[in-house]
Amino acid sequence: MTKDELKSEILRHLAFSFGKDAAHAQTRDWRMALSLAIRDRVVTPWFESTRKTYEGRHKRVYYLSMEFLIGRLLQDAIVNLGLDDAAREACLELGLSYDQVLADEPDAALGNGGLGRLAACFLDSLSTLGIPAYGYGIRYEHGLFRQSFHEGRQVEQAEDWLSQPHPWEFERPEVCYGVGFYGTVREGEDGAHWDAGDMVVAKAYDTPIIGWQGRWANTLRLWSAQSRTQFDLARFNEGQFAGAAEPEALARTISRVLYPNDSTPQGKELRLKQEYFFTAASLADILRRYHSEYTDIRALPKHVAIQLNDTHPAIAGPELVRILHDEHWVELDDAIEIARGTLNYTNHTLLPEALESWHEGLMRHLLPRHMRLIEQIDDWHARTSKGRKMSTIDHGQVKMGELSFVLANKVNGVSALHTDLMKKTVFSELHTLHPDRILNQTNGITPRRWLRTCNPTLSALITDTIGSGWEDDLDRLEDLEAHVGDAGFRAAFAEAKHANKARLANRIRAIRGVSIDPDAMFDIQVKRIHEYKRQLMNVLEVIALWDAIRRNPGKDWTPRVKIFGGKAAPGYHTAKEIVHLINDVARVVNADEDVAGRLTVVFPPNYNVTMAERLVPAADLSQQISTAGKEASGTGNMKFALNGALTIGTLDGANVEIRERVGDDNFFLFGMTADEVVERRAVPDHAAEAIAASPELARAIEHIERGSFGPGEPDRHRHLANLLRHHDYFLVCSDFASYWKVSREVDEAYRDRDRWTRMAALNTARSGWFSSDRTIRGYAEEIWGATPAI
Ligand code: OAK
Repeated sequence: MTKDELKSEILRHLAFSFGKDAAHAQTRDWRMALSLAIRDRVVTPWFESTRKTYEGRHKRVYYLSMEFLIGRLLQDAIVNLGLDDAAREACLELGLSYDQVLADEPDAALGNGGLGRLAACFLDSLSTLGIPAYGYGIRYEHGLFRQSFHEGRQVEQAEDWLSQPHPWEFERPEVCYGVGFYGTVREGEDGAHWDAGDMVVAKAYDTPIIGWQGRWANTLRLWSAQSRTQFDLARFNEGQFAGAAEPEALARTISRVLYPNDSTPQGKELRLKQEYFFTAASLADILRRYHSEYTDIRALPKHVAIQLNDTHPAIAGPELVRILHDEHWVELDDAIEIARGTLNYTNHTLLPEALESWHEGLMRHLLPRHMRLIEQIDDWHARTSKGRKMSTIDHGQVKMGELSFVLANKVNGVSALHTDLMKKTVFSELHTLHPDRILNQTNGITPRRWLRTCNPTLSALITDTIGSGWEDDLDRLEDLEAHVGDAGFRAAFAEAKHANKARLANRIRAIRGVSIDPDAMFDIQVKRIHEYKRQLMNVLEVIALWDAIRRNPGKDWTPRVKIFGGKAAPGYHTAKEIVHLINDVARVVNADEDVAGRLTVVFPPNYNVTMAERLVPAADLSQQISTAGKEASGTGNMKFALNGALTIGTLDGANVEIRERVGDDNFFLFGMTADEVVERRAVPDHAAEAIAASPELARAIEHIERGSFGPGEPDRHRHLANLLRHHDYFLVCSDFASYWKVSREVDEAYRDRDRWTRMAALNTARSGWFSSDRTIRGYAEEIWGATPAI
């Protein structure tokens, strides 16, 4: 498509799809018109992919996930179709700022963090590789809340991306399924019958997901909840105006809002309803498609692979057994085996408080038939695997991890360390019973969004240096290594980074009113706020550094800009206190003339995918400092390394594999190992001992206690200080001295700018393995038995 063709398509849509004249069109209208012009180009490959899948009778992959953290879609589609130059020029000729048009799109924030963003990267790779696949999830009316700060405290506002038309989805009113809840089960001669007490309708909305160079497109199908009875006219006529709309409103509640908890389930009935709602609708849809192609239901595992993204869709196991046994008359044991042959489960966290379990009573009330089947599945497992009974039902709780494991063909972890810990801890008993079931698939990120699109400057240098084609063959970045010795290449690499930093500095000045120097080290920690991720340790370093600079103002300090970003779950009190502390510290540090130009702290609110796309290319230093054993993988760590940031990190999650690949010399390692963490926790007074041994840490905590960051309110942050001294479960104090020391080595290393650039370029050259294309190939070969259709 040429620029002129695109231009006339934009004008055509402006007039005929939106009824706007170019003379009166606003940015929103132009963005909508451009989106439809681009979307038109997606539809043909999308249809073609569907046709090829049916014709080739390819095995289909279904990815069930409560979350898809997609972000914006327009630029992604443009880049994948190779239309970036045409789109930019077309906009220019229409008198528009291309960047402004792109910036008008709201983020589709249908996820909390890592798990949801991984699902979005996987969709991109599935399409790029041409694997016939569907993503299934919920079309939340309100995605993850918007974060702002009021006097340094986090304030949440409802997100409402659907308050404007969403040009990327196709509503499918004809694709809808009834989903039942509550009711009773009758056990008769002819089997069990579940008479649901309530029923809602799941309606499909499809978004095409176009792969690299438009070779293939899959579908993301999201379900919206509707009432079976639209509106009760009789009640309305009786004068009950609100009551008449009640059934509709109640049903819609199910897809109203994304639960904002990152890895801490709340155990609320509505959440279980959401889980069953989207899982049941997806399975009904999967089986409808299956029956249109095949007759023998027993061959399901041969033609279908279903991946459960953590335990949120774990009810898929009992639901599939229910359909096979109650509706297709398959013997129970066979039904269980068929379900197990079809389903696979990915675990994304070992944090005990994050493992989902449901009160047996609630499960029985909401899903009586499923609860009965869970008991039978438990019996079956005990019978067939020498397993103890009650592995899935424990003290009146249904444990969803165990249930998912028992009903899975394969169970995987998301980094080598995490998979190893899965075998040794949470699933040790089940692993002994089924030693071939657990395997590892280290996470990855899509290089289309996380290098090519977000970092055009570096991408151009890469293409100039090693030629094109690395976007879907990221191992080719290895070819850069031969150029790292070339001073000209290094200068160009450093220049690309500097340009990205300057762009970010301009933006931060415009939005936050804070000036930052692009020559300073940009040190970034962006992720959900959680105690185990240890933003608190990072801000302690800020305090200690501020204190050290004030004590020795004459020293030639390496200038640093500390950038934080991330949301705290609204009910997570300590995380919110950490947010407050960072903002208070930022205010004090940034106002201090003595440290000006050496240390600046920035915490832009509302970190999301779009903000990540701006921060990642501009980072010098990536903070990956979780307590070892706690971060299942991390994926931000990969984005930063790929874009030429050096990591300061612990031996946790995928950091271990990043360090192995980029080399020990190009990674700043500190802290205890996962084994040492367990030992250290057993030491009485470990925090007190660590504080006594580190004057920097002691002074930093004293500053908090003295109220240095709570003007007029000295106790404002005392709770955090108490946590550190007396309940330091995540071992911030015990790792601090090592962190501080290595961070000073980072300062030193940054002073030799050419050496730094060498290390940064090696990070890029050696990060190709972290492409999600590699991850998806692993799933396809080792879990799904699926092959590309192109
Ligand atoms: C969210 C809710 C429940 C359980 C896990 C999560 C989650 O987001 N886990 C994260 O998954 C990412 C993708 O695998 C990992 O990179 C993160 O380490 C992990 O915390």
